Amino acid sequence: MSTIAAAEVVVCSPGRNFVTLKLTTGDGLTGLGDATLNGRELAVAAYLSEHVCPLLAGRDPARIEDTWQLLYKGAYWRRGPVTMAAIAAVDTALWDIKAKAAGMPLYQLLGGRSRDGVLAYAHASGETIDDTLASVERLLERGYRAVRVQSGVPGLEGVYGAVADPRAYEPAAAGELQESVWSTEEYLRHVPTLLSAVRERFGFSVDLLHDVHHRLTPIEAARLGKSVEEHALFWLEDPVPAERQAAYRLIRRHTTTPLAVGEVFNSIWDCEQLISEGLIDYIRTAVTHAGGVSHVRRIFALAELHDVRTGSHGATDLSPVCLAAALHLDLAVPNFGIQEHMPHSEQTDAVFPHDYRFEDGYLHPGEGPGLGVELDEELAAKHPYRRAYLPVARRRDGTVHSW
Ligand code: KDG
Ligand code: MG
Repeated sequence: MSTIAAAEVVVCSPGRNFVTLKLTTGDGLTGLGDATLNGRELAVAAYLSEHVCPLLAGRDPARIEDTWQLLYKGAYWRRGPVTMAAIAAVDTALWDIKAKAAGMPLYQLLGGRSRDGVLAYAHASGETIDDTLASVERLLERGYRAVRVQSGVPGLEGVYGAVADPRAYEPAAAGELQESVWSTEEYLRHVPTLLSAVRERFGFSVDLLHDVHHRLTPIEAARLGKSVEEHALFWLEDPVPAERQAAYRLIRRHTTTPLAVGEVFNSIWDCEQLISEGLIDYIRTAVTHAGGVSHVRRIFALAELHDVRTGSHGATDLSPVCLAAALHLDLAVPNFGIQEHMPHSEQTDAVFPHDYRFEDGYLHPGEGPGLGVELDEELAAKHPYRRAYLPVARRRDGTVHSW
């Protein structure tokens, strides 16, 4: 294989912003990596084009591990979302190239398939409980066997993730920063009612998940976990701010509700304690935000030692390149749990034509060589970047509340 001849950063906004790295070898093989950091996209684009791309030309694309070590250890300034998203994009693009050179789908290079398909969960939501029930029903009709349920909280407007049409929901809005009002007490009163309504209507044959979006203190999270035990959640996600690893000891002491964490983690060091002490049940690190296929594979291997299963983040702010990479890992690792699936818009799918598909509750990465995703650069150029922000929540007295 010849050396890396070009490294280009493509920023586009087909309905939402994406940052994509494209590497091309001297003999014309291309590899893609996703470097999208929702709401902070251009910081990663600059890190890549100013600091990383100049190091790549002339390097051997086959040396994936050595390139990872060079960009991580060699930078001196380690970890952090910007650095790790940039490293992730290079790493993912190199795996794409290696698998294309081998003429195999990436999962074959990761050890081959450990299962027939990748169990996926989708998002049900609504402004009211009834709307959410209707949303669950639509997803079950489309074949999903696992559903994340969120709904508006009476008295609170604009609760994050609780939208009338989950298919049109994007976790960042273009333009000005949006703010909404938050009340932990009202939320804690509401969630058991929501879950009880879902179980009453659909029974226990559907796997149910719920995302707290990092909004609680440890004791509040313990209380919530305990109060929903009878509803047998598949998981309760991100109950407290992500930097609080030791807080999970307290939550664990009080509840047997399974816990999932990790979508904002950037490295194995962010979850080492959570995993090795058995404080969580699912690790949700994403290929894009936790250093690429190489590093996420390492995190998943550590998790396997401690009976922690995988549940990769798959919101729409992770591009189809990231979702494809996650699916190859999902198919291969022994400790796969579930994959989040928030389908991209038609506009996004047109810019990133891909092989993966959803069928009967399961995702499949496809059998083409590499990741199985391409980038239509001409179409991408028609969708220029638009500044966007994730919303902010304030308590009733105006204090900024945690994500
Ligand atoms: O960029 C932030 C979103 O990806 C995130 O808020 C979505 O929590 C999320 C999820 O579980 O998909
Ligand atoms: Mg989440």
